[in-house]
Amino acid sequence: MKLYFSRNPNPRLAVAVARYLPAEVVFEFAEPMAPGQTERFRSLNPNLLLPILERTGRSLWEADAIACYLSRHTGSNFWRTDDDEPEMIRWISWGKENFVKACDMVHWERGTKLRYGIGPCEEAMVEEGLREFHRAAGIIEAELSERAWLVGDAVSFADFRMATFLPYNDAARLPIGDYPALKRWVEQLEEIEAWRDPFRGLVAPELPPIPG
Ligand SMILES: N[C@@H](CCC(=O)N[C@@H](CS)C(=O)NCC(=O)O)C(=O)O
Repeated sequence: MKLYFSRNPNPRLAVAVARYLPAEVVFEFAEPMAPGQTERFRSLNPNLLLPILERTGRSLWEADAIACYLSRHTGSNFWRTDDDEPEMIRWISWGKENFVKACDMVHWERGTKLRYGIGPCEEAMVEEGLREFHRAAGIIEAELSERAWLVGDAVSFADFRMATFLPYNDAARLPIGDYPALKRWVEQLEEIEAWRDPFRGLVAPELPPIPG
């Protein structure tokens, strides 16, 4: 199995899952949108996005689907398959529409757009993202004040997914410190080597720096 990745947030999430489990995959840096690459990658993922998991004759895209597949493949409960599964899916689903989306909005403006020269940071979008961040962070803060992890008493894919953009907070500057339980949870995640340093030993260019 081959996992195509880049150092951006969703591929990072998939690499972290693969290494955490651990799953036996070959990691390959890819640039599906680069000139000369699109033909090859369109058949693997018509969105031309990463991550992509290539298996014999099949390809799977979307980080959540890849995490589900790899977790099943390794017989892990990281993607919960017991009575906690609905709760885990609740956090994945809510997160993508709320907390993760808010982090993404701010990171897009302050990070990705500037890194790739897509356009200037739009302050109105940052403000909106930060408003959503505070609303969603309040909900997570209440949950994490009661327990160590989002689901049960052990880390699950819900934690990794919820935190997708937080390793990029040098660029996004989200006020995580305003939320003590959230901050503690981020620190717990950082104790997991596969999360803290998923690209260790992999050949992949660094992300372009943010100018200024
Ligand atoms: N919903 C998709 C989003 C995938 C996505 O947006 N990938 C971005 C990175 S976060 C991408 O491929 N960007 C081009 C690149 O990294 O080369 C998922 O969860 O996998």
